[in-house]
Amino acid sequence: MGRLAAGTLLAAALVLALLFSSCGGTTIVIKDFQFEPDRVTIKAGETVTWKNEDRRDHQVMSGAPPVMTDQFMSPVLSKGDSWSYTFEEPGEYPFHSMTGGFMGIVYVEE
Ligand SMILES: [Cu+2]
Repeated sequence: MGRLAAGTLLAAALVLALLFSSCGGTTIVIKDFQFEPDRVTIKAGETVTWKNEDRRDHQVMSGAPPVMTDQFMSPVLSKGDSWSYTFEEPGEYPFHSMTGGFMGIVYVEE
């Protein structure tokens, strides 16, 4: 492969990487019994992904104690698992870990 072709491929790969990172949505990592970050702001129609990097299993559920809601509930997430939810309506959406008792909130703007 010539140097020019290699350079073109590299440029194409960089453009693709930028595209994917800008439309990849928001990720919240679960680690050490915390959500990181524990508050995020998105636009209506965007997706939040929770990724468990804790050694313990966790399950993400909408609402925050003492007010639970049944809007969403992830399956049990083991280490390395992730789960996504798309927020269609503007508002404030607290959530918590069923298994850890820690909380976070998603702010959804118009
Ligand atoms: Cu719960």
